[in-house]
Amino acid sequence: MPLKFGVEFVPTTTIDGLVSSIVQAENLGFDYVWVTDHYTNRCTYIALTAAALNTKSIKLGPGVTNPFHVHPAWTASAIATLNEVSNGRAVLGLGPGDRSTLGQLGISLEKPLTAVREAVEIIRRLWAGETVNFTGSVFRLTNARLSFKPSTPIPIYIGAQGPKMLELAGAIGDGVLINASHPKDFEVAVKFIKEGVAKAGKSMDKVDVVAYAALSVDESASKARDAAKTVVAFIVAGAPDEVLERHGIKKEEVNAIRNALAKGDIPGASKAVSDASLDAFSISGTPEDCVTKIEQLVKVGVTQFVAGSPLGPKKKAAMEMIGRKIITAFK
Ligand code: F42
Repeated sequence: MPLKFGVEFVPTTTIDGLVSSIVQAENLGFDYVWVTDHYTNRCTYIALTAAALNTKSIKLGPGVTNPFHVHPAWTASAIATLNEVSNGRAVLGLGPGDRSTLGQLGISLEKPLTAVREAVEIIRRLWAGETVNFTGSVFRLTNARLSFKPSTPIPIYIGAQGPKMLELAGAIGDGVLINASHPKDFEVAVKFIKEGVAKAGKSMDKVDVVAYAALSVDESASKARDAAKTVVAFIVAGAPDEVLERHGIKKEEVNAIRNALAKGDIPGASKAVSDASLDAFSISGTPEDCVTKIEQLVKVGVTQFVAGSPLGPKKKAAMEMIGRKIITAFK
């Protein structure tokens, strides 16, 4: 099975601009588009609907929504509607949610693992046409039912980084979206996914292992790597110690980046990013460099590669390069 390709879009531009990027992605041979979900940006579902109406073959879905700001029954209805509008192309990406943006709304991520597990069960039962009575630790539904049913099965992908969430994703997900770029991180993630798969009595070929990676591509390797520094600075600042140690990132660098970001000094934080951090937390370089690094991910079990921000110093040109020089290398 050839590697599948997806692209992540953050809806910070107008819906028109976003749709034209998604149409470009479809024309370039991407298989999936994942639209991120944070209340701060344009509404994911309006973006996805507009994209569905303007495309024919690309699969599309939120990457990822969460059960804390959107009730699972509402998500079930929204994604089933997207599936109808797109003639069976909807996919659902669901994760526990981003602690900082949810925190701004007074929502704390209580029992994130349980919330995701219960949400997936509720959504699948509603899609199956059941009248759902459910008493969980997070959700409670009484005689809940959709008035329509998806006409094709909709895969559920779980956004996961932590060991338990990865294991849960292996057990109950059709796929798992992992925010990482380096083979070492996928080796660790795949181990947990396999534990979940084994406990559920499934086989690994039933789970799409997705690298949701920070990609930056340009004909000039140095321009590509420079363009990745800001994204990498934020990743380093938020990375757990265990992950930083796994990649040998020095404490001084981490402190310099965190101090600069705390002062709002993004150029200062980017300047502090080392080559080691760029290699650990992004795939950045010429198209050929990127192909080599993506091949290493395939070797450790990745089955879909999602090109995530920043894509490159020039986004449109970077998309062309991914389509014509990277995707083609794997087909
Ligand atoms: N978040 C968003 O809000 N919007 C996005 O668009 C988005 C995109 C995205 C794409 C890919 C991806 O991998 C993640 C993405 N995220 C996005 C982030 C995502 O929502 C999560 O914040 C992120 O994946 C981190 O989740 P995590 O897998 O590390 O899970 C956290 C919550 C965690 O703590 N996990 C623990 C673990 O080991 O996996 C489990 C904790 C646990 O066991 N909790 C118990 C329970 O029941 O939930 C309760 C424990 C207790 O004592 O309370």
